[in-house]
Amino acid sequence: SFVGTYKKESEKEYTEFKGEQYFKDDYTNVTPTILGKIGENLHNVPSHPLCLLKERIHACLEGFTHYDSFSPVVKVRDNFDRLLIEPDHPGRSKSDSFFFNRQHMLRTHTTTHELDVYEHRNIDKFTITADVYRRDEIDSSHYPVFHQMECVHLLDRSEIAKNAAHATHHPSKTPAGLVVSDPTSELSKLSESNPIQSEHSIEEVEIVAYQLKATLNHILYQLFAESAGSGDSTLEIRWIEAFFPFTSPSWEVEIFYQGAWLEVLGCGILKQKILDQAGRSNSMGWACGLGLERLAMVLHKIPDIRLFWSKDARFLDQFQASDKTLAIFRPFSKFPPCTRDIAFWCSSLEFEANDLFDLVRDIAGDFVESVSLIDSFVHPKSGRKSMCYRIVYRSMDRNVTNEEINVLQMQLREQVRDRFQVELR
Ligand code: FA5
Ligand code: MG
Repeated sequence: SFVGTYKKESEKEYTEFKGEQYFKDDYTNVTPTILGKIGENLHNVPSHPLCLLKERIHACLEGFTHYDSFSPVVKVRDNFDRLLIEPDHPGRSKSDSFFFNRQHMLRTHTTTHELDVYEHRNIDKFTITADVYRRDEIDSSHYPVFHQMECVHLLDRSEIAKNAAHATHHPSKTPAGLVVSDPTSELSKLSESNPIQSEHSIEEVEIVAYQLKATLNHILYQLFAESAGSGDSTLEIRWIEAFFPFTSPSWEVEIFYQGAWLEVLGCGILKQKILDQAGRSNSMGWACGLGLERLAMVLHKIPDIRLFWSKDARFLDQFQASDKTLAIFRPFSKFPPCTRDIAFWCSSLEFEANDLFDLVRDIAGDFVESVSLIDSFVHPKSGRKSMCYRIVYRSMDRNVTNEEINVLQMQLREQVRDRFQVELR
């Protein structure tokens, strides 16, 4: 069904990536749109806002080694199992992640590659920047490919214990011109819901967690001080408890932006079991995963996540490596949207919204701005479910005509009917 991207060899279909063949099975769900994004590596394109952000964060981190070229195709085992992600975790399902087959997938987070570094390189402080892939909804802050930066700092356990008694807690310095409001300025209490690991002492955790918070606050303060330029600026951030299978305790950092709290990173104290299994039992450490698009959108006031994929000079030329302060995005156009609804009856309960979202992306590419369920009900007699989705089409760089959208919508209707076995209304 993936016309053009799959080849047949003695009745077995496979797809090829970097000279490797991945044979199709019942898990295969990578789409042509997604295959087309692999290799763009926006985080390595000079003067691209994601690349500039990567470099700005690197500049805040002393003594770290930076990796940004790991292959996006990883073993399912490395993305999930070896990070202690439970067998029933939703991310493992076909509806949430992109699989080549049951063994190989597109990474869903940069945490996967911590294992590569632990095992193959004798490095204690490093970052990993990469494109990551998730099946998700369609709107201005969600795109099936986005970028993360992992930061990891391992400490020698004997050193931590030795220094515990003399640990001095200097709060991270707030740069001039930046007013920081942090309603949770103490790390959330180490509570039952966010426990330390049995392998660790409370003193060790306090020291490592303190370093974690100091480092991440330092990065955020530096970035937002730059965005403030010379004027006064405020940064409202908060640290909240979180849960990840590979860290404990764990936290997330949120920034108050456009009237709501926006999550920009997840972090925590690495599970000792993972370090032990990777041959690093003498170390203890912290890790975080930063969402680069989210941070770049806040810093540059970029309103739509699709813009990062734009080839339009009116977007790209706004960002230069030589910029002294962070550029504030100047909208070059807002073209009118074109809205179409699609409604259908489905008799099976197997319809997955993410399948529809991927299909819309395949047909309409970046013309699709959002897809939302506007109505659904169950017919009292037949028991069939009716659903109506609203699709907003809009180009970031030109006017779209009703005629061309009609063509796309017609293709969408036909394929929805044929693939999902639904009855169009
Ligand atoms: C993770 O991916 C963890 N691997 C992070 C981590 C690393 C925790 C190391 C502990 C130790 P999460 O799914 O929350 O966590 O994603 C991390 C960040 O990526 C989010 O805070 C957010 O900023 C960004 N992000 C997540 N989903 C999306 C999305 N669909 N679009 C844009 N950014 C996203
Ligand atoms: Mg999260």
